[in-house]
Amino acid sequence: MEIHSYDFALQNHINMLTVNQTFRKIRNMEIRGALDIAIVSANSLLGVVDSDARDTKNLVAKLNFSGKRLKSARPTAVSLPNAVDYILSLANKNRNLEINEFRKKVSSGIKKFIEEQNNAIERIAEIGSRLIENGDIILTHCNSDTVTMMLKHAWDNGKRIKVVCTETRPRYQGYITVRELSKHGIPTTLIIDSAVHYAMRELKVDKVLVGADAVSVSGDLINKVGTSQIALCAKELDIDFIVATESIKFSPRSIIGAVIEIEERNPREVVGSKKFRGVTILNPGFDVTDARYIDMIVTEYGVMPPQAVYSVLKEKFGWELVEK
Ligand code: RUB
Repeated sequence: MEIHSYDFALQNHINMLTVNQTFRKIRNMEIRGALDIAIVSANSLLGVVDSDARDTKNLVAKLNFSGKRLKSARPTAVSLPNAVDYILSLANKNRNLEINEFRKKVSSGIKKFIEEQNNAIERIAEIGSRLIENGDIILTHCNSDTVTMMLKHAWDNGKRIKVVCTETRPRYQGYITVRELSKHGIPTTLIIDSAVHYAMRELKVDKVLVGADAVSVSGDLINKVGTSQIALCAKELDIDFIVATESIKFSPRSIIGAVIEIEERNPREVVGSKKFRGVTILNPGFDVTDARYIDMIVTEYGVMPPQAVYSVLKEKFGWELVEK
């Protein structure tokens, strides 16, 4: 069965946005989701590689400046700094090349990186869909391209699944998920976030499947706020909790003790223009799900337990730890 190409989701965005346009679109969440922001950022750096510059040194400086700006667009999804740092390490490694040679080398490195990410999500869809059984009722949270692609792939392979989606307050990314899945023909139920425990029991959910913004060396998951409560409910009801993530979301810097920042978002997302005198409004964008609540992580390398994250990090991100 042919897997739907991931590219379609990005085509509108990817056609040569400048670094500043990319920065703004990520900031205002017109482009969102951990994988998309990494790919679109990498693509905008292609434009920098092709821009006017006095010499290679000047171009490397421009890339470093642009990379820093892109990384500051949103703080939590580790795929963003990982993508940018990979490209900057490639640029720094080739800084002694003559400018046209440099452009050729770095452009092809960036294109290869983007292609690898496209392949990774397709591979995860293929591997992960084998974990899904005919008749499964699957609960998901927020909107993850990796998760929706896996669900659609399972459906296309004849698995008659049903999906339960949370609204995902306050930004309602769950609406994107239900629209996309039901358009694909998958029976989909929308619930309010606080109905998760009830729905798991009443609808007899078989599996929880979520994406990732970051995964730390200890196998802890950072994903849309609310994920950790869902994991607790799944544990209590003995339901498998599965994470679908490209390895680009693993945090190399967590090996050296760096803590992943949880984005604190505007209180207006919660209360609009209503005023609550003397009340503090807390609006974290993400939360941390302890590794002990995670049954499986599906990556492009295969299905692994959270304890295996360390080995993948050591293998994959040697450059990152050397560079910094
Ligand atoms: C999105 C979110 C998604 C992950 C994975 O949060 O938490 O679950 O980013 O998505 P936001 P993907 O809407 O705040 O960006 O699998 O598409 O990378």
